[in-house]
Formats: sequence, C-alpha cells, structure tokens
Amino acid sequence: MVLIGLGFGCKNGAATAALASDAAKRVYVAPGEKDEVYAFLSGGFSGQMSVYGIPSTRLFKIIPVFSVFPENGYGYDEETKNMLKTSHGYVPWDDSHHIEASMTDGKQDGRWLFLNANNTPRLARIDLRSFETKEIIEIPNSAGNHASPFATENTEYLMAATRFSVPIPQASIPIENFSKGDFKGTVSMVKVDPKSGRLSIELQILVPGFDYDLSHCGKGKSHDWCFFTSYNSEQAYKMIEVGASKNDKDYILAFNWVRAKQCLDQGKASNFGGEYYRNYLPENQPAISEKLSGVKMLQPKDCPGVMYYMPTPKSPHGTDVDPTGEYIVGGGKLATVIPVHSFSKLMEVKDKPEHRSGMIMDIPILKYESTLAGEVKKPCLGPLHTEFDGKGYAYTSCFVSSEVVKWELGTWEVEQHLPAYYSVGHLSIVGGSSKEPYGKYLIALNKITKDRYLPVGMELPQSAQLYDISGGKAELLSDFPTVGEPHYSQMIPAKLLMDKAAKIYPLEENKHPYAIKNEKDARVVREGNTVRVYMTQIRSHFKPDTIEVRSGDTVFFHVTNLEQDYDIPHGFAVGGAPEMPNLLIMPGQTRTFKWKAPKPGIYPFYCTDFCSALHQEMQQYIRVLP
Ligand SMILES: [Cu+2]
Repeated sequence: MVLIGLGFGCKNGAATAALASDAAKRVYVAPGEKDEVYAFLSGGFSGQMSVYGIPSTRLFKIIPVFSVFPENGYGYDEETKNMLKTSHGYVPWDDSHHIEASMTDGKQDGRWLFLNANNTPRLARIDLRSFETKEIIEIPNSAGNHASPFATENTEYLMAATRFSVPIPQASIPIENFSKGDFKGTVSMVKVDPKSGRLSIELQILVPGFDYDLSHCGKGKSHDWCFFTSYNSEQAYKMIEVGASKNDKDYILAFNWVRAKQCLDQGKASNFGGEYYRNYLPENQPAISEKLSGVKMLQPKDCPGVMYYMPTPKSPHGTDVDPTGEYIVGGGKLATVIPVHSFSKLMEVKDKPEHRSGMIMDIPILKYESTLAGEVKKPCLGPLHTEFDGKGYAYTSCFVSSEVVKWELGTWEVEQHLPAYYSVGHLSIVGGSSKEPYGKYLIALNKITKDRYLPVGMELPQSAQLYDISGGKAELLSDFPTVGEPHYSQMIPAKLLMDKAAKIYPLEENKHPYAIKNEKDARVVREGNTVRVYMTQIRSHFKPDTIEVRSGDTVFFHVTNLEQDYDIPHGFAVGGAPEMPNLLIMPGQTRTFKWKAPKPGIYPFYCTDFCSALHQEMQQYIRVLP
C-alpha cells in the first residue's frame, strides 16, 4: 500500500487538511459491494442531475430534467416532450442549480428531489422510486429562478424567488428605470401535495427589485419562516459587477410563509396575470401539459409582519439555517466575516421601531446588530454556503481562497481549513441542510480544475472533492470529475432509497392508450395519412415483423417492452430519422417513436440496448412504398 501523508501548504498558510493516509481504503467499495450514500448532483449548464455512489464516487446515472437526452429519448418522444413545454414554447434546455430533498419533520424522507431551472423559470420534481422527472411547473412573473427550490420543514411548500428583477407585469420600459424601483422581484410559494407531490403555485409576493440569490427555510422554532439572500440592493443596471458591490451590506429577507398564507386566506392577495405551464408524467402514460393563467399576488403592505430585511454584509450568497432552527448563516461572498443571525433575536426585535433603520415597499429594514448572533471573523476569502454536521459544527465553502472552513456554532471559532481544488461553490453534507444531518461525508463542489486531471482540450471537467468529516479533523479522501457543473447536491443515505427503487413497470398496470400487452395484438392501423404501429419487444424480436407504410405518412411506433425482468430495457432506433433519437423502453413501458416516412426504400430498425445473446439479431425492416 502506498502511504500518502501530504500536508497541504496554502497561500495564506491556513490550510491544514491532509489527505487521509488510508484514503484509498476508505473510498474503495469492492466489486459487488454497495455504496453507503447516494449523491445527487445538479448539472448547472447541463440541465440534468447525476447520481453518484459515495464513498466510491462511481457515477450511476444521469437523470434528464430540463434538457433533452438523446441517449434515452427524454424530451423527444410523444411521452416526454410535453415535459419541456412552457409559455415560451418548447424549451429543451436549462441551467439547473439547486437540488432540494423532500422532508418530513425536517428530515429527508426519500420521496422526491426538486430542482430549479434558472434560465426559463421552472421547478421540477424527481421521483426517488423511479429516478425519473415526473413534473415540471413554470414560475410566472419571474426572471431567473435562482433562489429555488427550497422546502419548508414538511415540504408544505417550495420557495422560489427571482434572480433577475424585471417589470412585473412585463413591460418594455427604459432599463434605467430599474434604479427608480420599476423592476420588481417575486417570491413564489409552490404548494406540494403531500400524497402525490403535485405542484401548484399558491401565492406570489411582490418584493423590491433586488437580485434574490439563495434561500433556506426554518426548522423547529423557525418552522414558519424562510430566508432569502439578495444582492444588488443598489439596483445597478450596468457594470453590475461594480455597481452591485457598492453598499457595505445587502439583505437577507426573512419571510413568514405561514403569515402569507393567512393573508391569502383573508382575501388580502389580488388576482394577477401570468401564463405558465404545468407538465406532469402519469405512471407509464404520455405527459400531460396544462396551460394555466393567473396567480394570487400579495403586496407586503397588505400583510404586515410578513417580511423583514436583515442587513447582511456584502452580496450574500448562502442563507443556511442550522439544525436547531436558531441560527441563520449568511455567506457574504465579498465579506470578511461569516455573519450569523439569531432567530430568537429576530422574533424579539422585529416589531420594535428602535431596531429598525428604514422601510422599503413597506418591509421593515432591521438593524444589523439587532439580529446578529455572532460573526466568524476572518474565516477565509469569499464565504459562500454553509452546511451542518449535526454535532455543533458548520462547514462553509470559500470560493476565492478555494477552501472549506469548519467552525463551531456558538463560539464562532474556526476549527479547520480544508483546501479545495479549486474555487469551491456549494458544498454538501449527507443530510446537511436538514434538521438531522447524518454527517460523515462532505463534498466540495468545485468550479475549476486546472491542473488536477489529464488535459482534455480547452474545456476541462469540473469536480467534486470528498472529505470524511466523522472524526475530530476532516480528512480529504478523493476527488472526481463531474457531469456538467456540479452546482449543488443532496446526499441521502442509501438505506433510505435502495430498497424501494422501482424495478419494472408492471404490465398489468400499464394504462398507456397505445399499449398492447400481448404479441398477438401487434398490428398496423392506418387512419388517413397517419399510421399507428402497435409494437411489442421481447427477447429478441419485435412484432409486427415487417411493416409497410407510404412515403409521407406520419408513423407512430407505439412500442411496448413486454419484459417483466429487472434490468432488461430494449431500445428502438430507425436510421435517418431527423427528429427522433434513440428510445429506451423499460420493462412493461410503452413509448412512442414518431417518424415521417421518407422516400421509398427499405429502412431497418433495431434494438439499441444490449439485451441478450441474440441482441444483434433484434433487427427488422420497414418498407416505404411510393
Ligand atoms: Cu433488445
């Protein structure tokens, strides 16, 4: 065994983390053995989510969410293309940042994951039984859905606030009017049906036109509240990198969502415009798109006590609530401290005039010192985002100095500096944003890798680094390149998910309108120029065997995989199909390949997912007649 005992020197001499001497052993998961933890990483510009095992860091799967996925046909076939419908039309890509796990009593419950789309404001729900995207809802009256999707303690609601303020309702007005307050933001309360997970927009609250960045909701005593960071409270509209950094402090918005709901129920919100789509995928049936119109909009002036601004140093990013619900940690990315607000102090002072320094849109601005619990002094450069180990410690990522700092809640003393290679954005601890962190592993999600891996041209992979935080000192174990930008992650213990993962779609439950459940029903049905092929797959052939259509026909191959064995998908691909990539059809599933029959000739089709010893023989022909 090679012993590696590197002490990392850091530019400021502060980094003390060492690569564990037995790191190789601690990340090694023997062939056939399972990992302890699932790590779900959002993909940033890839618009997808990837699933890794921890501690091995083995990549298991990419779950397409907001981006089409030619590998399995997501976003292309008649079943899933509706998932990407929006009020702007079909939008086949997005920028996916933050993953939230569903919670019951503030603890991960292993039911769903939620993901935001930053570019065309949307929220997705991913089912943790099938590891599939089941629902995408668009957020109207928003631009840049960044502070999203953060869940309340029992996943009553997901919060979503605007990164880019715009005129609401939309209007073509001079951009200079931004600084006159004519641009606004919204905070959206997206209700989650406790049984089905169904998403609906219950209420929006109009807020000052700052840029809302991140959020986290309260726990325990702070259950009724969610917290949002904002930057560009200066409302700069050009050279924003300078203009938005002028003020010494921006704000954390403290939002009482229970109070907002009360005001809604008391009729204080008014009808407001806004078109949006809700797309959902019923079990083994084509996705349904609903076009919806209008929301309830609440003005803070009509609901006193609903919101307060807590000044927080310099363009804060993270706003993270510790497991007790008492501390709200800001990540002032240009600040020299990590400010920590106290929920108890907030409750004590929020309605006392002497603790206020002003109002904006009828939202009281409190004094910084009035809610401050403490500051972690000179922790690092560029503190961004904090998670908790459940043992009284917090870990904060620091972008500029490329490190993670471990510090103690209450004393605000830094315990350890962990170097991160390089430019760490978010970090994630197993259950680390919940009321009951499992601790043990932390991953740093790094934006830049430079010299860490073999060079592969101009675009290098981004990476994640794995640390063991179970002992007194955190230890670096490994690092691994990621799919897209590993923006944020939720890590969930394997035991919460592995036994309930779906294995097949039961054929007897298949309610797809074009499913057939027996080879005997395989057939070709013509309706004018539309041809429907009711097709089955089972090792190692398709039915019907030979198919004839006419040039110019619109052909729907409704393909049902009759297998009921775990891990036996079949594929379906036709050469020269300009609009359709591959389809992967799971056991018991029906999916549809739409094909415009081209010029006369013979066109082969075949199974693309290696399924049996005779997989290569799983190939057949379509004849296109004149
Ligand atoms: Cu096959």
